[in-house]
Amino acid sequence: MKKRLSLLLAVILLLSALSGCASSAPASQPSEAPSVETESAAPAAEAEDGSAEPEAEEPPAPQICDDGRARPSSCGRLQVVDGKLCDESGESVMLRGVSTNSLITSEGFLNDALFRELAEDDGVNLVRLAMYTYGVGVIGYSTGGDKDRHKADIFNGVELARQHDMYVLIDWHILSDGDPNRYADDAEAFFAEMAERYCDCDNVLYEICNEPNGVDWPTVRQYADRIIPVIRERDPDSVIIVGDPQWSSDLGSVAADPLDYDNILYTLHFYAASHGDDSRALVEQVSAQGLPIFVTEYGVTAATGGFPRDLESADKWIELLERERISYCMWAFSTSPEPCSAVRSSVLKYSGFETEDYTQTGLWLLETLAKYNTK
Ligand code: IDC
Repeated sequence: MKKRLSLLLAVILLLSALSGCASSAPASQPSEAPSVETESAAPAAEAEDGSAEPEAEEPPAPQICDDGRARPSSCGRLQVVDGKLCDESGESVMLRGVSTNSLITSEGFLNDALFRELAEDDGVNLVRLAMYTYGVGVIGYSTGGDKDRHKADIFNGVELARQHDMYVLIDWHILSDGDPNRYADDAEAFFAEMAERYCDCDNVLYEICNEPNGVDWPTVRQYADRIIPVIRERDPDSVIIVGDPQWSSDLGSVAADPLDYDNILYTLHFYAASHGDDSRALVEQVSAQGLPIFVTEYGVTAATGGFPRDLESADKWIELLERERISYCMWAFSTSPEPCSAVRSSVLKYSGFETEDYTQTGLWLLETLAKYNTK
């Protein structure tokens, strides 16, 4: 009975915490079966991968009470305190997440059953919605794509994350477009709309430019100085994550000339087989200087998303991020036929994944989450 009462209380608390959120998109879309893709070089190796059972290890005792379990219902609106991501009361939190691949080609993954599994079974507390700005046809928001459809996907993803008590990252995924200023008019209108819609939602974080490249920090800064005020005017206490030059690896330039706003973190992206000791040393150095860092995307593969995987380097990275209390999000929870994907390309469903459905990347992800999370 006591148990039931506390459950009821928890539900009431959850509902009241969430009631301020903007009502969002209609219920999740029915999952369509993905088209059967031609298998890349990956699948042959994947066939062996799938037979490996993930190790059933006991998770280690948490060092901090909310380790891995930072949820909007208990941690509320996040903030940056002394260079670290913290909960509403100023305690350090860790977000351990997964990113979609291109959101518009990943719509099948925006479903209730998957978000429940990620949150409840896998211990994921952050989902990143990678909305491509650049791409052919419908894929690129700013290159002739269907803007309403892109936004509907964001609304759907945010609502599913809210329902399953996870934080969510709205990612303005620039890549081949290099300079974030290129589509800054679109970005301004987009983030104004998002911030207006989600100003009362504790679970929403904004990532304003995935990976600037071919430009220097002053150029990215100019963009950030344009977009951040647009968000803050509507959603004053929001957490905003800013990308940096060289595909979000140039934290040195940022540390020398950081932005002048509160609640900002800077993006670091790494791919374990391409970025090793030197990159880790840079993170340690700028983190010691107090620079707030968020790994909104990392892969266990090479930076191409392809082979090789380097799980040893990936483990070293995660140990470092855990030690420095830097949140991280993996690329990608996807069936796209490439080694960076967590799910095999031959899998024709969007939820209910079994051990054999995961690639070696996916199995490593589950093991890593289990190792650092407490249920
Ligand atoms: C790759 C994807 C692939 C996608 C392509 C877009 O894995 O499916 O079609 O890019 O051109 C990044 C980017 C991310 C990349 C990823 C792997 O943020 O979009 O995705 N990567 O190459 N930065 C470093 C690596």
